[in-house]
Amino acid sequence: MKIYLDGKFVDRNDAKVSVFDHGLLYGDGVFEGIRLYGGNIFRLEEHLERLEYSAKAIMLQLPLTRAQFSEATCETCRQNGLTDAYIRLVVTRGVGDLGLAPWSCPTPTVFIIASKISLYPAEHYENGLAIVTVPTRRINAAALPPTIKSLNYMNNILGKIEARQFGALEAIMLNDQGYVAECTADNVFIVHKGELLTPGASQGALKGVTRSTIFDLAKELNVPIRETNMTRYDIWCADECFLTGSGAEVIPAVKLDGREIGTGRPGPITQRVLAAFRKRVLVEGTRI
Ligand code: PXG
Repeated sequence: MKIYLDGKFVDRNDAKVSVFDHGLLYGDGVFEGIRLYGGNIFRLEEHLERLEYSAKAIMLQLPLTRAQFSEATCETCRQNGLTDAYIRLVVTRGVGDLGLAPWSCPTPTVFIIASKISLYPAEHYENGLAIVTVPTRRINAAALPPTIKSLNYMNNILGKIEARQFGALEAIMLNDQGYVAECTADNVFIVHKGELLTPGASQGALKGVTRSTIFDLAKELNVPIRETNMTRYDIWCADECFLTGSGAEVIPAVKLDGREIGTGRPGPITQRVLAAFRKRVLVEGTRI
């Protein structure tokens, strides 16, 4: 495996960053999780735009242009002979002093890993996930905007640990107002009376690339779609529910907090969206 690290391609065993890197010391940095399907990188420009916005929000000057990031990402896939992969693009604040001051870090660290991804087991795409609401709340935007895809994932990790304690693979996280924000690593959608609904970024949702693809697919499928405030009750009483993410793609959720959602089986609109998504990723993207 060849890893892109600060402009060079190095072997997996040589892909090392310093213990003084602030990405490690403080989670100070930003990242993207991207997918390669059949030799095309799905919505690479959208991912790179979000990376730029995340970097801007944490006042990190990116060391590469959009075109340079794009080329480095494609070349990482080519170097590894991959046609289908999960790509992790990371920019940290870089090496600095032990104090948290980011201005002690002159040069950001950039690395890109392209590897195989393990999705949820196929049976869950067939039968749907049973998920739970976890006690840990999604972090308040006034403390750290959840729209920033930063290396600080402790909030989500705590949610993920709690989900596992309840025997679930994914969890609903509420915001500090008690409204549904998103899952630990996925956005959430429900279908209610023929309409697709999802929490807005102002409720604590990441502006997911898969999420924005769902808005495009809904138009194509003639299904009305809008952002709205959402409670646990709205999901319990929804006709259908599904989760979206670059890793998970589109996965049905059929149970929340012990309540069956709709019929307790993946619903017809979820299945249409899932099928349309799987078609779309094969025809849209940046050829590597
Ligand atoms: N919310 C959060 C908190 C995320 O981390 C999403 C929503 C979905 O966004 P995208 O742009 O992917 O549609 C994410 C993305 C992993 C993994 O390693 C996690 C994500 C993406 C890819 C892989 O578990 N999270």
